[in-house]
Amino acid sequence: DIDNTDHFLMFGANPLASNGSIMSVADVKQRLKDVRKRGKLVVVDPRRTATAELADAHYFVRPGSDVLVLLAMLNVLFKDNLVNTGSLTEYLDQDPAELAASFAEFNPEKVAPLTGMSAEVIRTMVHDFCAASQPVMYGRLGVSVQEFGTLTQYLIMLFNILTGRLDSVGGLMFTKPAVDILAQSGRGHMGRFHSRVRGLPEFNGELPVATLAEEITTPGTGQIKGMMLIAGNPVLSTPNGEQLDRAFAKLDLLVAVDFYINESSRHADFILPPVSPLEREHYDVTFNVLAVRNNARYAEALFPRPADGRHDWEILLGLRDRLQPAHSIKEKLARNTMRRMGPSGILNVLLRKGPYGGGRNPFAGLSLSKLKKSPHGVDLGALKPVGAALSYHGDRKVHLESAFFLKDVARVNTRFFNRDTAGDKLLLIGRRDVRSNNSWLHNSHRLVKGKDRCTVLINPEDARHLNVDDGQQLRVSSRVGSIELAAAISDEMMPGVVSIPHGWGHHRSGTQWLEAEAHAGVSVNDLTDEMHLDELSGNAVLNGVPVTLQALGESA
Ligand SMILES: Nc1nc2c(c(=O)[nH]1)N[C@H]1C(S)=C(S)[C@@H](COP(=O)(O)OP(=O)(O)OC[C@H]3O[C@@H](n4cnc5c(=O)[nH]c(N)nc54)[C@H](O)[C@@H]3O)O[C@H]1N2
Ligand SMILES: Nc1nc2c(c(=O)[nH]1)N[C@H]1C(S)=C(S)[C@@H](COP(=O)(O)OP(=O)(O)OC[C@H]3O[C@@H](n4cnc5c(=O)[nH]c(N)nc54)[C@H](O)[C@@H]3O)O[C@H]1N2
Ligand SMILES: [Mo]
Repeated sequence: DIDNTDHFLMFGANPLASNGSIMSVADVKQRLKDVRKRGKLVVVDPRRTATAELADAHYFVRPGSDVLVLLAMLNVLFKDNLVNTGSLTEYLDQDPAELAASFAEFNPEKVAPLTGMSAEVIRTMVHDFCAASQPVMYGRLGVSVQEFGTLTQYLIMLFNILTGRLDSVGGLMFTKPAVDILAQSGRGHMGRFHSRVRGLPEFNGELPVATLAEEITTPGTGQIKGMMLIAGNPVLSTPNGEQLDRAFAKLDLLVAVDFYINESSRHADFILPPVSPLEREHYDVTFNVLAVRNNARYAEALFPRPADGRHDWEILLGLRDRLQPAHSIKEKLARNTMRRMGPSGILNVLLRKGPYGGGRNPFAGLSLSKLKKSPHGVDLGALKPVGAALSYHGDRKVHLESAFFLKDVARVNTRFFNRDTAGDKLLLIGRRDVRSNNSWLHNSHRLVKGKDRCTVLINPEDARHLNVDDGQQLRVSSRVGSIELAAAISDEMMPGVVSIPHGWGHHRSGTQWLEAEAHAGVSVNDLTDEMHLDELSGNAVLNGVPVTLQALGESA
């Protein structure tokens, strides 16, 4: 609830570049400035990002060690008697005091040396948070795709719950979207089945992409021989992309639904191109669920589509009719109705059935025609607490779920306290920037012109150690591969940490995007390791990859 919080404690997010993640927010810069007028913005990040520059305080943290910081913060919360679940208390399934023992051994003094943060800062973060009237703790990609990502996200949630900040004004709040896809999906699940080769757990029916290449290349029943790629470029976006690149070449069939021939779809037997985003209507069913304010907006297509242009939904329905023909008259009718209604017809039904719709009264409430009359959107008000609707569990309680998540604390102990950590390695993290979006905006001249952005950011101290100058070519190597790119020396990096953006590496043959090929860059995911996982979820570590650097040639 960015518009009401007076203390925004942010881990591993850079909304000034990303425009917010799981927090759809317009003009985030002004809104963060407003947070500062009410109170404080505090950022924890191994890089002093644009967001960190804006903050009241920024602390460097060693990549992947946030879990220790969080465990220590919870330790302080219990030790200093700051647990206060407020109006959430009635919704909790257990007495929070029962969890205290899990954090007993993680006092700030013990963990601080491993995190790059001081014990004093960790304590102050907790006390400042609890002294604020409407604080919130938020953690995004930097703390998700790392070695303890799942546990870290859980601890962030737990911290918000134990301070009464879940579902509370200024805290971590839920939307009441005009089209509520979540209400229709119910509880998620995990580990109902496991991947064939490595036994990684599914989450909501999806397997970690770290296992994809081996599922294609390992023979046996269940081997993946055909694939459809819909709006994705996994050769550049997933760990050890180069291996996946080789695996894609071995598929019997690859079909891509994409308007570009990108690094992945270049392997496709068939590419089915949809119309461009400006040739179709738009209503956001996904990101409105995550918005900082309830709102609804419908946009007409800006340009008519060409006569032979197909929408994504038409391509998919067409494929379904051919691959899974309707078996009954009833199903045929249902499919025809869906096709006739199209997305806007379905949207109208969902809007009218939704929380702002008029239900059976055709003249009341929100509808597509009302949205069409307000091209700038309809404001549906600030976020409000949802109370018992918080929980999808049968008992309508928030389960503190200590068993599943907290068992991973054993792994924290092994990882940090019972093993020599690779001290000589630098740790690699990613970065996003405003003029890029993952892999696919690099074919627009306006978005790639100017200074090369696919560089490795390195702290001056580390640069001195390695004897490299600004602009000099470096070879960066990990267990799985190596890439060469120019160094950009900056004290915005924490010592011992380097940063490379993802989504570049447009030099592979057979793609057809001229501008992107002229600004190819290299792919950081040729360094990320499909075997280095957050074991709880099976997802690969994209932030905190151990790498070595070697200076090449003459300095610039
Ligand atoms: N312009 C632009 N906008 C985007 C995107 C884009 O590519 N370009 N991508 C979109 C997508 S797909 C997403 S998911 C969202 C993501 O949006 P965000 O979650 O805001 O992601 P990032 O901008 O990558 O910020 C992650 C931050 O985590 C820091 N970090 C790295 N490792 C660690 C660590 O171990 N600990 C801590 N505490 N911090 C760490 C990084 O330095 C970085 O500043 O953005 C979306 N918006
Ligand atoms: N090292 C590292 N790797 C990362 C990340 C990181 O922070 N660090 N971030 C990860 C994250 S959060 C994400 S979400 C992934 C993203 O990874 P991907 O989803 O694989 O990558 P994109 O580049 O977003 O690919 C989008 C593709 O969709 C196509 N496309 C765009 N619009 C449409 C459309 O309307 N219809 C169709 N059919 N196609 C369309 C584009 O042409 C492009 O080819 O990358 C992940 N990879
Ligand atoms: Mo993402």
